[in-house]
Order: sequence, then structure tokens, then C-alpha cells
Amino acid sequence: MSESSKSSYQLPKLNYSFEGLEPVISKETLEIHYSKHHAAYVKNLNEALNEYHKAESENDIAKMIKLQSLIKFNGGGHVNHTLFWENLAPIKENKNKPSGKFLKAAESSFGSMQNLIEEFNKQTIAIQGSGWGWIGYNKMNKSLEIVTTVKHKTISAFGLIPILIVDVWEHAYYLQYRNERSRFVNEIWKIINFEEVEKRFHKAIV
Ligand code: MN3
Repeated sequence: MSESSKSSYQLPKLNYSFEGLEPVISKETLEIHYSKHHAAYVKNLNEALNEYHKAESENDIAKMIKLQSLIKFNGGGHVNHTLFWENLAPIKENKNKPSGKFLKAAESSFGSMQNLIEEFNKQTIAIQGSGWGWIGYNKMNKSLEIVTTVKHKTISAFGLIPILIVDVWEHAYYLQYRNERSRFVNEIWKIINFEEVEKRFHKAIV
């Protein structure tokens, strides 16, 4: 296999420093989460894809099938974390207030933004084990929906376009919040980047 055909997904740059999301997410938590956990998903994704390309060139279908779960897990981890980092912003940037078309849609789908947050928190806190809370846009119904996925499953299977995502794997909060996932999920709204949310929503509705 030539070098050029090697898979090379990269850890995306963060739009803030490791201290940038404090006090909601500590420097230590963010640094480990990003440069250990996310980095490992990227590395493992590239390795699995390279093995997959090799198996494909050798017509080894059994090997290809075996590699699919690795690609799904690490690829989902990479995609989800990338969405997650982008929809967070430091408190001092003042992007943490919902507005515009997204806010209107939240009010029409859930009655109020407060209802949406309460429902999101309830479902996300209740995830059994590791997973992600999502707000997705349903193009068919033209509405916002809350869903949860386990491990690193994405929401594409639900036919939803991702608008907002929150990581509730223990590595996302345990150093600071210990077993109190609910406290973490309640706090996270202080650092949600609603400018990014609004941008995604605009793209989703066209
Ligand atoms: Mn994570």
C-alpha cells in the first residue's frame, strides 16, 4: 500500500485553550479528554481503516466485516467529539444564549427553551453507561428532537441532523463531578456555543 492511500484523519484544533471552558470543564479534564481520549479514537480509526483498505485489496471479506465495528466505534468517537468541541465556547465569549431561528424552533417543538433543556437533561442523565445526548433536526417533521445514543453511535441512523451534542461518558466529567452526571449536564449549558448551534440549524433547514 502506498503512503498516499493511508487514512489520515486528524485531531481537529480546538477553538479555545484547555483552560478556556473553566470552571464548567477543568483544564485537566479537557486536556485528557481531548489529547488522550479523542486522540486515541483518531489513531485507532486510521489504523482500522488502513487495515480495511489492505483487506479490501486482498479480497478478504471476513477481515473486512470484522473491522467494521472498530471503524464504527472509533469513527463515531471522532465524529461525535468533533461536533461536541465545536458546540462549546468559553463563558467570556458570551455565546451561551440561544437566539434566532433555533430559539423559535425550540419554542415551537417544546413550548419553551426551558422545557427543551429540562427534557434534554432528563434523558441525557438517564443514559445507561456511556453515551451522548443530542438535539437533532427532523427534516420530515420540521421539528427538533431529543435523542440519546450509547457508546459512540451517531444520530444519522435516526434520520436526524445533529444540532447539539453532549458527551456523558464518565471521562467527560468524572475528575470534577465524580459520580454526579446530573450536575455536569446542568452546568454544561453555561458553555454551549449557541452561535454554532444556530449555524447548524440554518444549514439543516435549507
Ligand atoms: Mn468523550
